[in-house]
This record gives sequence, structure tokens and C-alpha cells, in this order.
Amino acid sequence: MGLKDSNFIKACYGRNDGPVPIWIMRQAGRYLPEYQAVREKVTFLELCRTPDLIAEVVKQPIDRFDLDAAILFSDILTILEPMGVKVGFPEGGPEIEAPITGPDDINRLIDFDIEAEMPYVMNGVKKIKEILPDKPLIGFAGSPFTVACYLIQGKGSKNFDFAKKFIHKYPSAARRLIDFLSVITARYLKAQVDAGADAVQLFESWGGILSREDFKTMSIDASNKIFGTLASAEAPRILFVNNIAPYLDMIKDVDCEAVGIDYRTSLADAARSLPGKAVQGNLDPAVLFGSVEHVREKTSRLLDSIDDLSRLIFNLGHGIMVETPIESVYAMVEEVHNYRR
Ligand code: 1CP
Repeated sequence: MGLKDSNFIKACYGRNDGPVPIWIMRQAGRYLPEYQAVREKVTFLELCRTPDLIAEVVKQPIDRFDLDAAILFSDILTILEPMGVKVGFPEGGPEIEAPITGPDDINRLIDFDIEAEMPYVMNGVKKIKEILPDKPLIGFAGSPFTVACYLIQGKGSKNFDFAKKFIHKYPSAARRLIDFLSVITARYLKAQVDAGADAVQLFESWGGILSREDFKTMSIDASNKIFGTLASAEAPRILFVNNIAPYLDMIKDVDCEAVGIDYRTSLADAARSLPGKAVQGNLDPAVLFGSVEHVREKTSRLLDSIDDLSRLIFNLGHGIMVETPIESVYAMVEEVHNYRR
């Protein structure tokens, strides 16, 4: 079977007539004991730089749950190191050594050659395709604004207040930063597709903190620029936006095939607001902490709410949480795969 005939790729183009496909945001990770076993031997960064291990952890959730798509194992912040920005991943989440505090700091960001500086990612993609030839593989990157949030804040945050202030204190520098990151991100995703990725997802994890006006210039325009360079790549383009509801009317016109919807937003409303696009989502990751019956009921109710299943990709409405009970994941996947109208 060519991957173009897989339910996942067909759903991205709105023409799936088989069971609804499912994959899980952050499906390789610490909720899996087999992932933890790999992490006992290597640091997170070593893992991201070792193609054989990348492929191993990508395969783990596929083997367990028979998910319909694999996703590259890396992080949205791995592109920072070759720009000359040191990033550490201690227990509490990423930490940037010297965050951007003003316009001059942008001048020290290095433009770099993806294939030369990040061969481990492209070799990881090739290795995954060797061991999982029949699974569509999703490549990914962080959106320019989300990556800028970490660059400016220096670490995770609830509201990325430094980044929000930066945009208004230094509007032209902010534009320059987003443009710089857009060019590199476009190149990065293209390199992943050239290496074998069958689809790409852009993670706009923090755009949801922006006013509509700022979302347009900082997020929509950048997404269009990036996706525009991939238009001829024959790999469907997925935009995930965390807290998407206020922006749905703008996202309707983004140059992409599919849109990932966060768990706060009504999936049915989103599907209606995005005619001609596939929708991906959006079970609340917290549901998986309920009983197996609860998980099954919430899953089937979400499926019931969608009129047009041909353009649905089931997923969580954000990343799966550490300590998620594994039996809940089995129940959710089985419920989706067995669902019929
Ligand atoms: O093993 C570990 O202890 C490190 C934890 C970890 C993992 C497993 C981090 C640090 N990153 C990852 C992998 C990762 N990150 C993947 C591949 C895994 C998979 O999907 O199967 C992906 C797609 C990401 C993307 C990512 N990283 C996002 C976007 C998705 C989202 O959750 O919104 C973001 C915001 C990050 C930043 C990041 N990296 C790591 C952590 C803990 C965080 C979040 C930091 C914060 O709270 O702000």
C-alpha cells in the first residue's frame, strides 16, 4: 500500500473513507516505560542526536497502539543550537543560556545550513522510514512565534510576558526575528520532507496568548510564508494552534491542508469554521486520567459530534501528560478504530 492511500494521508486531504485515523501529540515520551528505559541510558539531547535511538523511540508507541502516523522525535528547540543559542533540557523543561533581550541580540543569531548542521535529524527521518516503511511519518517544527517565545523568555512560562512586551517595545526587531525564524523553519521542514517525511506539522503552541492583530502578523503571515515554500512538496501541511478559537476565521485561509485544534475549542465548531480543511483533535488529555469507560464514552461522543468523518484525524487536544494510564490510551485508540456510522 502506498502511503498516499493510508487513512491518515487521505484524511489530511479530506478523502478518507476508512476508519478514522489517530495519532497522539507527544506520543513518544515519558508516559511510556520503554521510553523511560531509553532515557535512563542517554540524556534528552543525546537522544535527539542519535538516529538509531530516534527511530527506536518513534517506533515504541506505534508498536504498542498501532497508531496511524508516526512523528519524528526531536524538539521544537533543537534548531536553536546551530543558531548559536545554547539550550539545556533539565528536568523542569528547556532553558536557554543567553535569552534575547533587545534588538542587538538578534544580530548574533547565525544563519546556518540545515543538512550540514543537523544531519542527525535527517538521518533520523531516514532511519524511521527504514524501520517503519508503511507508516506515514510526520515531520515537525515549532512556529516562529512559539520558538521566539522561548528565545526571549529563556524558559517555559504561563504567559510569556517577556515575549509579549518585546513585540511592542521593539516592533521592527520582532518582525526581523520572526522573518529570520520563518526562513530557517521553511528550510528545516523542506529538509525533513526531502529526507522522507510524509507530512509536516507546525506547532503554534503559544500564539494563543496574542491579540488577533498580533496573531495575524506574528503567526498567520509566518505560517503562510513557511507553508508556501512547501506547496509543491506533496506532503500535507498541518498547523496546530493551542487556544485556536479566537483566530478560526483567520486560519480558514492559511495555506495548509489540516488544522490541529486544542481541547478548549469545540471540534465541531472548528470543523464548520474550516471548510475544505481537515481537522485534527481534540480530546482533553486529562480525560485519559478517568476510568476506561469514561475514556470510551468521551471518545465516542467526540466522534459523534463530527458530521464529516472523511476529514477527521483523531488526536488529543494537546500533548499527552506524564503518568497517563496506558490502559486509557489503548481504550481511546480502540474506540476510534472501531467507530462506525
Ligand atoms: O525526555 C525528557 O525528559 C524531555 C521531555 C521532552 C520530550 C519527550 C521535551 C522537552 N521535548 C520532547 C520531545 C518533543 N517535543 C516532541 C517529540 C515527541 C513526540 O511527539 O512523540 C515534540 C513534537 C515536541 C514539541 C514541543 N517541545 C512543543 C510543542 C508541542 C506542545 O506541547 O505544545 C513544545 C512547546 C516544546 C518545548 C518543550 N520541550 C521539552 C519540554 C518539557 C517542553 C515544554 C516546556 C514548557 O512547558 O514550556
